[in-house]
Order: sequence, then structure tokens, then C-alpha cells
Amino acid sequence: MADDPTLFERIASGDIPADLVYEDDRAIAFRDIHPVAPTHILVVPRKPIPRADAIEPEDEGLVGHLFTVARQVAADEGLTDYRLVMNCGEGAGQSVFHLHLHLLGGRDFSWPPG
Ligand code: IU
Repeated sequence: MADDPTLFERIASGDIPADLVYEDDRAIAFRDIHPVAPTHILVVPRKPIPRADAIEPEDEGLVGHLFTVARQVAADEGLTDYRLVMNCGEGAGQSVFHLHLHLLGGRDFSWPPG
């Protein structure tokens, strides 16, 4: 039996509404519902890879595409400086187990992250 669709698959299919800022045949991008920066957008592959350590060699092109999308969306948002974050596992802050890049911008960021 197929697994239930992930939250982000349901957003990608239009089953759950979201503030989409980009979509193509491989990825979508939408505004995070709990933004932690003035711009907080999630870049998500349509393929439901659960987490960074489940990325396979066959996914390399897709994962590279996420960065190309992030670059495009950042430019569209007028961002020159921004942070891209991918949490892997609960201990690192991951709460939705469908791969995604956080695009954060519009304020200064400290390092190291908390
Ligand atoms: P995380 O890296 O897995 O913790 O990121 C998941 C993000 O998904 C988090 O920032 C949530 O605010 C965001 N999110 C969302 O945008 N829409 C939702 O319906 C849910 C979570 I649930």
C-alpha cells in the first residue's frame, strides 16, 4: 500500500492551500506559515524525499534544481543576502519529513545558528 501523501505533497497537489511563489514540474516554493524572517520561503521537490540523508545519487540533479529555484526566488524577492537552511532530523529542527530548503532573508543572521 502506498504511503499517505506528505503535507508538502498535499500542498503541491493543491489539496492544502499555500502562498505559492514558484512552481514547475519538479519543485514548488511557498511562504512558510510561521515565518522566522521577513522573507521565509520553503523550496520543496515534488518528489517526497523524507530528509537529507535519504538523498540518492539519482536525486543529485533534483537537489541542484532546488538551489537554482532558491536563487530565482531570492532574486524575485529582491534579496542579495540570505540564508539557505536544510534541517536533517528532529535533533536538527526538522519537523516535516519531506525534503525542503528554507530561504530566509530580510534581516541579519547570527552565526552559529541556535
Ligand atoms: P522543518 O525544517 O522541517 O522544521 O521545517 C518545516 C517548516 O514547515 C516549518 O518552518 C513550518 O513553519 C512550515 N510549515 C508550513 O509552512 N506549513 C504547514 O502547514 C506546516 C509547517 I505543519
